Amino acid sequence: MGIVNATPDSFADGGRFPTSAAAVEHGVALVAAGADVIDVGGESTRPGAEPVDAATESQRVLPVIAELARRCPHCPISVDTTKAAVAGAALDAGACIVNDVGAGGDPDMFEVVRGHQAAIVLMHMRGEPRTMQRDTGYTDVVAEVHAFLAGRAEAALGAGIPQARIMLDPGIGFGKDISGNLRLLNSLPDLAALGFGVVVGASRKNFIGALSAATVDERLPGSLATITAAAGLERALVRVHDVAASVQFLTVLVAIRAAA
Ligand code: PMM
Repeated sequence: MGIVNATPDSFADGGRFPTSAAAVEHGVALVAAGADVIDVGGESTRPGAEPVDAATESQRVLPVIAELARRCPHCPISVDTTKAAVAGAALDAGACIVNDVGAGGDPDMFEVVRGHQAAIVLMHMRGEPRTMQRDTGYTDVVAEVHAFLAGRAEAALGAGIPQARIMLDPGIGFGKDISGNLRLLNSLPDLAALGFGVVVGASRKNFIGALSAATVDERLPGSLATITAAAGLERALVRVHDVAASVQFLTVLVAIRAAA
């Protein structure tokens, strides 16, 4: 899953694509580099980020999604949003997946997804981006995150979204400390055992910098290391900035494992 952030303030690539046209060109390049899904976001969720309203978010993502759907008709597009109104408009514009870091917290989200026969990514986050890194303590981070996600998946199923269209994401960096992030990456097979697809996004995140002293722009090697946690799972998506490098890394890793 290649990331297109149409935001001025995302931590890794905020402001890099200031116009819709630049964001579209980036998305097209990610598809050419081998992305299986393009994830378009219009609201930064980096720690400390301020929320934006639905109109601003829609203005940022809808033209990008519509043009990407036209230019790359065979590549599924996801919209990274917590708002049902933005999700609905994005699905109308050509997206088919809602990447919801709020895990269906908007009371209308599941109905919008069900009505469009779309898929949904349910991610775990503690609190909201503005405050989430203030409290990163858990008794058992893996048990708590997995129980939360199982509960949200049940709610999505109950709202009529089929199991095959539900994916779960432990939310690396969303209200977790370094140890929590590492434990959650190690436990991806247990998350997959719940019976849903798995999504994981660790690309360029702060814990990589904390472990290696690398700046955001220097975190590709650490980002590739995180991918090993998901490689080999049957229904898994890794959400990455560096698609070409990630595809090459995964191709070789899978070939090595297949030869064992
Ligand atoms: N991380 C970010 C944004 N959206 N969505 C999912 N499903 N999982 C993530 O880990 C995730 C996400 C924040 O990273 P960015 O600012 O680089 O987009």
